[in-house]
Amino acid sequence: MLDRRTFVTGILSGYGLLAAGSASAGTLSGTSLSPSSDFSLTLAPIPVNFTGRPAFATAINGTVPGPTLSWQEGEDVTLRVTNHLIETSSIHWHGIILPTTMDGVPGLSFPGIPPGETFEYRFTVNQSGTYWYHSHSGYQEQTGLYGAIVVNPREGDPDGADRDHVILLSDWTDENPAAIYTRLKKMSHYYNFNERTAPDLYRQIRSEGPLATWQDRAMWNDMRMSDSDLADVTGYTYTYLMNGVSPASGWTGLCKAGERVKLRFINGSAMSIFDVRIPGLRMTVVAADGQDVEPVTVDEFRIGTAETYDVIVTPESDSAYTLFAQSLDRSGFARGTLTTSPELVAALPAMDPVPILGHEDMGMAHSAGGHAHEPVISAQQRHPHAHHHSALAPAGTAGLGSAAGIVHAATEYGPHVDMRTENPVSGIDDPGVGLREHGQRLGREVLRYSQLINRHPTADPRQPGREIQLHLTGNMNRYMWSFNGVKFADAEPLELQYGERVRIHLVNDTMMAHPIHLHGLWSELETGEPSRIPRKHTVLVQPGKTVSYLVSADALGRWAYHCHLQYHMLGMMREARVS
Ligand SMILES: [Cu+2]
Repeated sequence: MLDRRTFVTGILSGYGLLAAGSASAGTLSGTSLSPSSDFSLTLAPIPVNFTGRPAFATAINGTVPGPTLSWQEGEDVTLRVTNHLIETSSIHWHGIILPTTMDGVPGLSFPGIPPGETFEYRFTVNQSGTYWYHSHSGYQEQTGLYGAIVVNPREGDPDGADRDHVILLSDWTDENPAAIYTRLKKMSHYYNFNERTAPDLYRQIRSEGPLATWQDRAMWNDMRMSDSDLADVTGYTYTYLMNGVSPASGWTGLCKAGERVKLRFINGSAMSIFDVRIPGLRMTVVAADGQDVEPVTVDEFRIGTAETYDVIVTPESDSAYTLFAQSLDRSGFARGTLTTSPELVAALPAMDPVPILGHEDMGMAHSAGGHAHEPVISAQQRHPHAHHHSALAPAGTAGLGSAAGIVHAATEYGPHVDMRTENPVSGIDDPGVGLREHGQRLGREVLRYSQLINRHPTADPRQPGREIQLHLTGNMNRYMWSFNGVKFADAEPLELQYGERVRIHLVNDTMMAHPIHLHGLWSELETGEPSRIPRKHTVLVQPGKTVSYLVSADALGRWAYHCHLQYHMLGMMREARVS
């Protein structure tokens, strides 16, 4: 059970919550509830100090993050969640396939857990791997209600790891999340200090010439957008945490030279996308979103909010390595140390330059690979009474991705949508803005979605019966987010027929990356290998790009389907209803 000393440390400082003495050989890092099938989780406020200033967090069993839950594949688990907060709460088991009434989404699965009450979750765990859990109420995830889940496979670790560490990334702010949201509504650039400066302008004129520079700047000004709109909420307010430890102190995990160490990276942040690397160690990715993939060795990967990646590293000699997770907009980083001895220190790398969004990130690529699309026709022109969710005949073989043309729904036209992609290409083979040059320039191989191949055969080999094209839309300046221009409050549910196989084709009509999470059903990402389609629960859709996945609607009920960025999900959300 919970270590009393860790509990007290957490209350006093918030620093070193998980660092204290918990990284012993062969165990999971962090505060961990021992393998069991019966858990009691208490949600309550605690005083913390992540930044040098005292603040209050919402904690699970007295810690931020909450304890790592260790489950066994095939067992029935019971989780009694008691709410000692002053508002309704909930816990969602992210990526776990379970009955809809156990999914923990207030308004869809259940009414939520009122203050002072206990809700008992009970379900069978039919999968293994790395997952996480978090509140699905208000801004409670931002204030600390999240933790890791590790489900041990029935047949033992398939990757032959000698040691195992959870690496849970998150973003902490001393500000009230409701105040952050209000600021974003008033001024969407409030937290963005990456706007380009006069010296940048001269540099651009020198390299591209005055005319090209003027045209480029005019384009951005016309759109009232910025080419540095990489993150809404940044290191200006955020302190990025690794296992609940700020960069100032840094989390430490132990290993021995020659060991195969499994690092279970979880992006449990509210609003942050991280680029992760470990200078001096190559990482072999063995699982994505808890699901085994064919091992692929890289130097760096981008992890969207709510995604998880398991990697294997093998430190060859007695040494210390920095686990470095810089935020996409380079406004800060989370860091930790993997070391053979607590006395060794590892150098801290510099952050990479701030990425600059270009035409490609606006869906204006000329021929950057991917699928050839038909010219864009608005749904207004094509079907004057187009439904919100245009259902089309499937185009393209299962596993290879959608080949359908881009159709902007009639509902996408209006002041609530400030951009529509003209010629978006598939983002499946693109490492993403800021990472594209790393291979050539820095010799760092960066993970691409196209490298994710399921280690097991595609469970449902059917072709999709139909295809749903869903556009990620918004108006950055007004800070309004939606699917197909329709926000959640005004939207009809996305109707899926029980048992059907359907393709969802996401088109990102914004300048930001959105991590899209479908509850209850796998998102089978079409990465190019029909017989081995990888399963994900959260798919990062890059700016101005498309991505498609297959869904077998094999679980009845009402499921949440939304962008996992905390301040986007109010608008960019649908109920997916399987009936
Ligand atoms: Cu979003």
